[in-house]
Amino acid sequence: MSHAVTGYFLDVAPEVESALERGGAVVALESTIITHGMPYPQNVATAREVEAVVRENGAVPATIAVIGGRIKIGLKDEELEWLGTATEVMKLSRADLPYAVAVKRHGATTVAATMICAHLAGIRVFATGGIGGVHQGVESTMDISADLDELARTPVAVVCAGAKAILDLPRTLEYLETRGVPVVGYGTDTFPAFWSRSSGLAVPIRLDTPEAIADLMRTKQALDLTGGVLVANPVPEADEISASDMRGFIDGAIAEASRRGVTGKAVTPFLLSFLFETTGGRSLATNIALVKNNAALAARLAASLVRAAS
Ligand code: PSU
Ligand code: MN
Repeated sequence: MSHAVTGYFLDVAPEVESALERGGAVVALESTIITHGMPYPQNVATAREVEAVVRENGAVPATIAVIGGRIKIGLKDEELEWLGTATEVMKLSRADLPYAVAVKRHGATTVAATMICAHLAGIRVFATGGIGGVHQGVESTMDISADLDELARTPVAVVCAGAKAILDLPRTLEYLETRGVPVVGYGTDTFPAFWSRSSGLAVPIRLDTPEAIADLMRTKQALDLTGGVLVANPVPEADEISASDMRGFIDGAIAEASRRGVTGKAVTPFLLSFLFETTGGRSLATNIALVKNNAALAARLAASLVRAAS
């Protein structure tokens, strides 16, 4: 997209714009985690802390959301606070983004939509908690997150703690392979399961430094291969909830969602908030810790990418 057209839809925060212009490190952050992933006030506090972690690790944070139809690349502090309490905020994936912009709605961007907006702004690295994936029961629901196809088409590296263990993780990995997405375990041989360090499933690629991941990204681009890279970074040991501890809570949450007839976009937010209640807040504490851990790695990766370019 030309600069003129991009400028027509995007409001890039001055700090982000100047970092991009001088070839500095920038990390995109999503906003669905704020509006649909965590309760207030922890959502706003976490969003601020995550931005601080990005800075401490040498990059400029750019939290992305749609406000009144404008695609914001970098939010003001009062916009973050407003987003954390607002009720009329859509959950925007690829399919919803043009509508929200056209009719001037407010929307929080999922992994898929954040990747699209980051790419429009020229940002190459993005930190989140856990990506969406193939849902359990996909045989009947066909519920596969648009995050996976976005990873196949948009050249942004997404640093996550794996996919949420509420999903069908073996099928999520199969789908990513089918769509040609490199999945990197950062310092691990197994794919992380969000709240737990390991799903027990082998991760296709293991890399141990941000520099090695930056090198993979550059090589992929040089080979003219489209799409992003998924970097799976296990939650720190001190903050994890073991897979066996999580299993019962997750099964209970999925059963409750089906009892209540929760479908579509509402599934992931429902499961996250139900788990927050049933784990007595433990799932949220782990979620906060893993997002900060991902923000630190994403900032180091972004810094490594710009170093190598100069
Ligand atoms: N990571 C978190 N919490 C979240 C999400 C990610 O720690 O709430 C959001 C992301 O925005 C992701 C979305 O794109 O969940 C997946 O939604 P769905 O399964 O409907 O595609
Ligand atoms: Mn879905």
